[in-house]
Amino acid sequence: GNSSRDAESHWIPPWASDPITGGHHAPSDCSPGKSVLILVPYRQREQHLAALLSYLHPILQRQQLCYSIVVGEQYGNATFNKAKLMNAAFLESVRQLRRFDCVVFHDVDLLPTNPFVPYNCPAYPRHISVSIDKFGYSLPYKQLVGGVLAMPVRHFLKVNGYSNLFWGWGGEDDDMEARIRSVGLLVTRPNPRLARYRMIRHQARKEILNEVRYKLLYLSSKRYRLDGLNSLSYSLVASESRPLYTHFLIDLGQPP
Ligand code: NGS
Repeated sequence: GNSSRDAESHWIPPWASDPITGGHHAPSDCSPGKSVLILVPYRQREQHLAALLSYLHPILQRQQLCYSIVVGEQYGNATFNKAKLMNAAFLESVRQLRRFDCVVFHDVDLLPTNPFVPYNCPAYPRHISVSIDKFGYSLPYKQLVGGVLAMPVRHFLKVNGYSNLFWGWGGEDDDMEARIRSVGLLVTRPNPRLARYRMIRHQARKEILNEVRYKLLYLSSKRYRLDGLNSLSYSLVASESRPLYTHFLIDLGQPP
């Protein structure tokens, strides 16, 4: 059954001295305009998630951030759609939790290894995961915004969120980069010495490649107004406040 798994996800590790139920943490000097939503798109990566949480909470608390960690899990067995999942989990977070000023989209398999990696939002969108061991600690290409991306919420709304059309692996982050450029914003990056990450090794998994991603990317700058937060449909299957994060289980439907 699921009982051992449930027990595991409700286990509170010894380093979590303060209760951080729902993944919420608010230091006493939590100033307005500075609240951060850390959003992790997720499916079937239990050990990755446990590792990520054990890295993130201490770092975020040490930085005295006012934050919530939300895990958006795609329900069912349909092809993964990470971008649509992030849109839906974002909307549920602002509906159910509170007002956020900054959203950080965070891959589940990227562990920050320097406690000074900045998890707040500066004036512009900031691609945070610039130094990953897998890429020899350098950017694979200049336009990359995948991995860990921080955006002021007003900018995420301005680009109409992510596309909902990227079913399967690849391209949804490049589409976001095109959106950011289309509305005249710039992507900034932190000092690469601070923004170091270890990518957790995946067991040989068969991810379904998005075969139409280049076709979609060709029209990103034209499509973004009509495809995103304003065209999103999903159904929330379950939501739960767990000891280290808020969990949203979301049905995104099927690819066309
Ligand atoms: C590009 C993908 C991105 C992806 C990046 C790094 O080729 O979505 O590789 O991937 N773009 C397209 O497929 C169009 S990684 O090596 O981290 O798995 O984020």
